Amino acid sequence: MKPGISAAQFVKIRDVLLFWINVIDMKTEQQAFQFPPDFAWGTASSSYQVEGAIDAAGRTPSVWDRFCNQPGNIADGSSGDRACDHFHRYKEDVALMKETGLNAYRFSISWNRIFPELGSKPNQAGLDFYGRLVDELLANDIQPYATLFHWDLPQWLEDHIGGWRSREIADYFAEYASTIGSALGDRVKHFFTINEFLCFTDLGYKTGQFAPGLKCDLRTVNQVRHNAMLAHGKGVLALRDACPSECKVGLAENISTTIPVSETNEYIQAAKKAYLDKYSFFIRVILEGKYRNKYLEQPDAPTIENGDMETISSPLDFVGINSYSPVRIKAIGSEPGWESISDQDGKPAANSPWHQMGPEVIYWGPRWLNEIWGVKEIVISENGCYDSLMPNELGEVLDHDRVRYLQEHLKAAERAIQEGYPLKGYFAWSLMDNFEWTEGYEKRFGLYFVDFESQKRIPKLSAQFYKDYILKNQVVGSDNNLS
Ligand code: PNW
Repeated sequence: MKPGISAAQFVKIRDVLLFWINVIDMKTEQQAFQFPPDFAWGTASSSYQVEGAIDAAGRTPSVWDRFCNQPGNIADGSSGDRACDHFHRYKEDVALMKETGLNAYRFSISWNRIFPELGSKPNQAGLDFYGRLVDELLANDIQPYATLFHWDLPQWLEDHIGGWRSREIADYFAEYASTIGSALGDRVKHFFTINEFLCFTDLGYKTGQFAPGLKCDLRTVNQVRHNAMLAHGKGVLALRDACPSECKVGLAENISTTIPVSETNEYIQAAKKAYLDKYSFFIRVILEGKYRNKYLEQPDAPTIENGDMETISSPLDFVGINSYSPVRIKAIGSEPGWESISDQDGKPAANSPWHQMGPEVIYWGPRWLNEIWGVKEIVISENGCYDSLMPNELGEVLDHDRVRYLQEHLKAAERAIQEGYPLKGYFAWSLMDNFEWTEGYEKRFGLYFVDFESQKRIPKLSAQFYKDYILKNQVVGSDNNLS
């Protein structure tokens, strides 16, 4: 007998194959959520949470170094002393980003590496580190998105002027912003001034849960908030001035996004009103350039100087939303027309006490910003969930909860884009497990598992899925899309 197959057999096999390819295609089509070709696929991190190397290259402590060293502040008694040792391992970490297919990476710069002492000139060794990181990213076709302040205030600023309690902080911040703009603005095209106002203003100076751990009176807290927004505004202007070529300036704010429990017109209006009434303080003041009269009339109102509100509301190129828990809203017949529903009965993400699952935030967040204030460029600057999973006996970390989390949140992102809201990028928090502030190292947010002893990074299942989404520029609704 002759080897091979006859022409008729060939046609039959080909037709069967084509049939199945069509079936698979149709299925994929039904379930695929396509992203635009220029979509920024990234991960986010912050300096103190990943860098370690606290004494390297002239660095002095930030308020977080001091705070971690006070017993009882951090759940496992740890600190960012070593963290992911990213300062020394940044090349390896950029290689992981490349391997994952990222085209964007959000990181923050440690102010205390750049200005280690009162009255000091910018520390060249500190600037050089970020220069090397940026060059490494660009060499791998990954766009750097730099945050100037992600909570690690130089300790000397806290000691010398009272940190954010003093309005002088705004000028120090502007000087720092200008230094960074001149040093990196030729290569970094996206800057975030400040990350999450509430976490260093209220948590730092009101409840004392975060560094510097103070419990100030309300008048001081209001001043801290005002000074922080003023610093942001001055930072925007300083960056625009200093960047040698065009760069985009924005901020990253953890807005508590309200979502209607049900998408009836009545509930949607209620959710929008709730957002404006209660859940968008910092971003509203910054985008509108004014406080509400009620806020200003209180005895504890901050001192505002001429021109402050104009500076605070300096135009932005984009807004980043750090998006975690939803606030679910239902409409009610009486004032104020809305009520928030406790999410405790919902489905908590990874058993977190504060973070409930509500992927719709990724849709409603961009929609509110665009619909209310006409924001024209939005990125999800953070979104993610934690677990405490350790590698199994085969060395794998099978974080299927996070896979589902990513999938559902990205589907909501695609919905926002489909409906015309200007969502330009998504940054998963975080590339790798890192120092989770007061929670220490037990809460793991990474797509890569980090063994903090050996500093080995292991891709979790979610890293493979994220890579697959990025490769196809598409999120598939079913779980069987690992090719
Ligand atoms: C963000 N909360 O912080 C930060 O920007 C990151 O540095 C952090 O690691 C990440 O989210 C995960 O927590 C938040 O208690 C920390 O509501 C706490 C809260 C919200 C955001």
